[in-house]
Amino acid sequence: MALERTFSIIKPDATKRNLTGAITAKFEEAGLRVVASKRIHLTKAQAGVFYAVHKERPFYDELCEFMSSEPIVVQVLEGENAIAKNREVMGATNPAEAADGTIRKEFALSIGENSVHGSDAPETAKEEIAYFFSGLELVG
Ligand code: DAT
Ligand code: MG
Repeated sequence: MALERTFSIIKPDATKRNLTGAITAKFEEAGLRVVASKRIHLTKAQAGVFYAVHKERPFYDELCEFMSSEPIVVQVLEGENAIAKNREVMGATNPAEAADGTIRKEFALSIGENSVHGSDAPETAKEEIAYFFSGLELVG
């Protein structure tokens, strides 16, 4: 299979606890290469656009509040089967259900403050990368 790219966020609960390096190490250990990375602080409106797919869900406001509460680190990860591999390394959305050794099992605080985001499909990966990065910032 050809190299694939996926979009990742190290969320506010993790940047606040200085876990950027530990989480990035998990990606690299899994064979994913960081081809773009930057630390940013979203406005609530920007977080709302990013998570628009969830706007009818009861947790949407809380989610946007949380995602704009502290800086985040946005990254593009590249590797064989990168989308699925990243989801595997992340673990289940709810840390109580996440497998041993996954990022969410080790670091997440709750289902809401769950340390990482990862794209769920090729189309969303493409859209999410384009929301945060220009082509010139992707260095494979
Ligand atoms: P994932 O981040 O695993 O792709 P998702 O796309 O279903 O999960 O939800 C996006 C984020 O919304 C998730 O990482 C945390 C938050 N969230 C999801 N379900 C929630 C719930 N039941 N209560 C609070 N926050 C929730
Ligand atoms: Mg999702």
